[in-house]
Amino acid sequence: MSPLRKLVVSTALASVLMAGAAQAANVRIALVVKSLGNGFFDAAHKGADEAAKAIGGVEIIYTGPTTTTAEGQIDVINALISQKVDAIAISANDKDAVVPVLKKAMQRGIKVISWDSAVAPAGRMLHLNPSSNELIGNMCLKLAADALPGGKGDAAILSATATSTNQNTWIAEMKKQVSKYPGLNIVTTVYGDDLSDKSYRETQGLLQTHPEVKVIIAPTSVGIVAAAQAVKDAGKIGQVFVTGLGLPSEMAGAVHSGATKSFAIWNPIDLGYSAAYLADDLVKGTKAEPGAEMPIGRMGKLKLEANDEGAMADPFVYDKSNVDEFAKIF
Ligand code: RAM
Repeated sequence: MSPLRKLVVSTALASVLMAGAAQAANVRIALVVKSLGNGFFDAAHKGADEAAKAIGGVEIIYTGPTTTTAEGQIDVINALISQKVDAIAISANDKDAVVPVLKKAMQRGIKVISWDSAVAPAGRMLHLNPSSNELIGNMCLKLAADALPGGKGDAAILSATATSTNQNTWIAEMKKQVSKYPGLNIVTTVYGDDLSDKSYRETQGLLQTHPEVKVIIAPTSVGIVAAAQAVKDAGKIGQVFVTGLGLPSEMAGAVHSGATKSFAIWNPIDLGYSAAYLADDLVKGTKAEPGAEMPIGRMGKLKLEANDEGAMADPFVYDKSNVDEFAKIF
């Protein structure tokens, strides 16, 4: 064989071997979401895949039920236990209902974390909050007050499911802090279950039964889009405002129509990235305990507080001035 040909062959062989090594994932992390088809979780999936690539030898199994139920998640988790995944990182539809099956997973050596929407401490090793709950609650109130002339008016909350840990925590924070906004009055809470059509119908119902409501706070990326659409379709732009938590890519239309003046969210890509990193930390032997500083790659470190919970960055506000720019990212 000529020296040149020999070089070509051995280079080809080396690249085959390298590709094989890159593909052979020895850590499998399941990212279990509240439901499939939600843009927020799709963005988190992107981040988790990015983390897997950065760490190397990690595969992300992106999964979840088709609707936002605990039963659906329990089925998914049982299947993951049979597949013997190394870790489960879940955003829970119900903090308690998934505990027994997650305990079973942990007994079999699977590392379990929750992120976004928490599992009760007995069913997971750590929980990753996107931001401080207190801050998110206050942010929603501030955005609602900012939307109202003089900061005065009645507000209604359009939530996800009635058992969602994250939304319930943020709603409790809103109720706790609403006295800081004397013009704001929360009159009712309805649930759209993170389904577009149900959220739309619930908003229509709200507009009819509570004509005094001037601002709808939807702390869910699915609900906020549906609520803005319902307000627009009812011809109520300028009379009723919609705010809360949403994705710039899904909310740009609502901002331009005037149904929404501003809304907030943290970076869902970074959240999914960090969740995958934390799950891998546990697989590699880092111990989750209060005070621990868990490495999360390009995001730095996550400090665990009481109950093995940690929080990431502050939410960011979007309006006419920046929504189109961020719509390209998530
Ligand atoms: C929905 C989900 C998710 C929440 C976001 C803001 O996508 O309910 O859990 O964090 O909204």
